[in-house]
Amino acid sequence: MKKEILSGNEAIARGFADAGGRFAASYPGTPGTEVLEELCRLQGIHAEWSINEKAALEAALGGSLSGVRSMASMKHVGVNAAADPLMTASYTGVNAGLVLMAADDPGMFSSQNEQDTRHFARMAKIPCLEPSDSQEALDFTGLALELSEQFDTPVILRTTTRISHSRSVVEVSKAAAVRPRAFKKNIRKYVMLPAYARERHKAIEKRLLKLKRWAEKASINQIIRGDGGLKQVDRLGIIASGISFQYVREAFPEASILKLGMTWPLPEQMIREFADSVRKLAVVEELDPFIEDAVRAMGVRVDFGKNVLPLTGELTPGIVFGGISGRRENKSKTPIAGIPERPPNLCAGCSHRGLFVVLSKMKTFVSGDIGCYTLGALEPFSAIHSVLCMGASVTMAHGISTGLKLRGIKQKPVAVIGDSTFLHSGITGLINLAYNGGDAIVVIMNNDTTGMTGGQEHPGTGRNARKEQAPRVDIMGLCRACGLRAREIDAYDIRSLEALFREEMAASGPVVFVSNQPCALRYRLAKKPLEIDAEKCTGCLKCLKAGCIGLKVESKTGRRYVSVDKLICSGCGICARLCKADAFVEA
Ligand SMILES: Cc1ncc(C[n+]2csc(CCOP(=O)(O)OP(=O)(O)O)c2C)c(N)n1
Repeated sequence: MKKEILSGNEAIARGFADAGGRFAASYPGTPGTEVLEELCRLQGIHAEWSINEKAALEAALGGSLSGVRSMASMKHVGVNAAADPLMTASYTGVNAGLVLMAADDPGMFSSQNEQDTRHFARMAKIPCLEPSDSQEALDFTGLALELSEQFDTPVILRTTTRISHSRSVVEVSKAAAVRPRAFKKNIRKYVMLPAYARERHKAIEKRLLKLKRWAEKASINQIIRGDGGLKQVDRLGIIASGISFQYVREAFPEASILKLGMTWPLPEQMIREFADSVRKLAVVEELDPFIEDAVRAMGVRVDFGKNVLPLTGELTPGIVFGGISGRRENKSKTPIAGIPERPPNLCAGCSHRGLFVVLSKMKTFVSGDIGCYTLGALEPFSAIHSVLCMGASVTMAHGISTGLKLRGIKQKPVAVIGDSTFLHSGITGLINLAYNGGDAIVVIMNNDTTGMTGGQEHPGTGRNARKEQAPRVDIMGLCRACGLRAREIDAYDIRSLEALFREEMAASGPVVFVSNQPCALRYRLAKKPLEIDAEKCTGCLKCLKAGCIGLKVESKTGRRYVSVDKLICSGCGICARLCKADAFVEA
């Protein structure tokens, strides 16, 4: 046994390796990305970036059927993409253990919504485990694989940002040698024709009852008795799981706690006995009243739940204490006042900036997508008018173009999508647009990486998860194969780009623009930084339309001019192209 300080995500990867896990597939997404990144560093595991989460789960199920313990990891919204295989993988069950690791993001640090993955476990009728720290993240991963095999079911391992990204001490052991399981053909189990699926549905209802019985005795569901000390809430008992358990312990050290390591199915008997043993019952959980609703449905009275705690965002010990005690005492440390805000911004040198300088001048609807380019919706560009989910830019632009045509309005919408997102779920939309006669300009900002989530590889980069060479998708060729015209653009050359947009806006029929400028952060532009000839600068501030963090407005003896921070500037030249006074020169 060795002790290490690990994040929850790293611990999950180690837990998978320790339990003999062999095949892992994932699509990046904060806060879950590092699970696969850590697995890539470990020996004996095949770890791969899938094209999307549906592919990851299906491949992992395939791995399980082949006889090796497998895992698919993703962020919470990835489970939506994987929901189709998930719902029926519950019916087929598994061969070797199969875990779906899903990382939720209460507070939406880096997500478009804060949905609660536990609902998927209930809907799919499969177990959901929730670790409360890195040690449990490691232990529960191994347990999830065992439960998966014991009950013939996929198992959801649910974390939240605080669990995935916090670091704590973990005991790691040597990887167990787990024998692969022989694969036996079983058409009635693995082919979900209606006749066979009807049988399997009955089997999973039985499985759920067995899992409920297991949950009653499982050591991961435990009662921690407090001395009931608090005066204002005498003999308080709190049901909590995941990170909420940590907040509860801090907020109410004297309370009794029913800590649930498994939040689906719930140990009904245990909950009833716990409720009977305390005077006031609280259920503390982030996001939805998932446990609370189930407890109320058992006919058990809940004194404190979402009636006093928020449905949105993260909890803190202070929020938990204030909600339940009714007292204002703040148990969380308050942030230091006066720290300047740092709103998100495109990196210096990012080619997305050139596109948005141009799009901000176009009088048309721009449907955006999820990636760094979502920032095109912010000032000074305000150039993106919708963002829904990955891949939706293309399909929505198609719908908008069709709707506008039906209304007799001549306007060509623009869709903006990144390379990783295009491969994740944009290709299908493009085929849909071409097939159904949509008329839009689809811009693929191919920066040769998955920028938003920290620069992961994908099938367009020509490298796999371990950075080895892999077949590379030809994006232009792919668009043409979908039946569309494709033109390469240079997003830094804003004058030519504007002319190209105006030309294609006037033409009829859809077209794809592909920009092939590498991510400035990942690949670093090899250009020299610029500086400003203060004498030439007229102080018109047109260059600020580039929204670049490397530009600063100065004033000397009442004269306004712009200066360039040479440490930040990457010499991309977009600001210089906006300058009418030719004031930018190479440093
Ligand atoms: C279904 C789903 N999976 C994963 C994510 C996390 N995520 C946000 S943007 C993004 C991809 C960004 O890469 P790309 O489209 O190439 O654009 P870039 O950021 O490089 O400009 C990912 C994986 C998500 N939001 N939704």
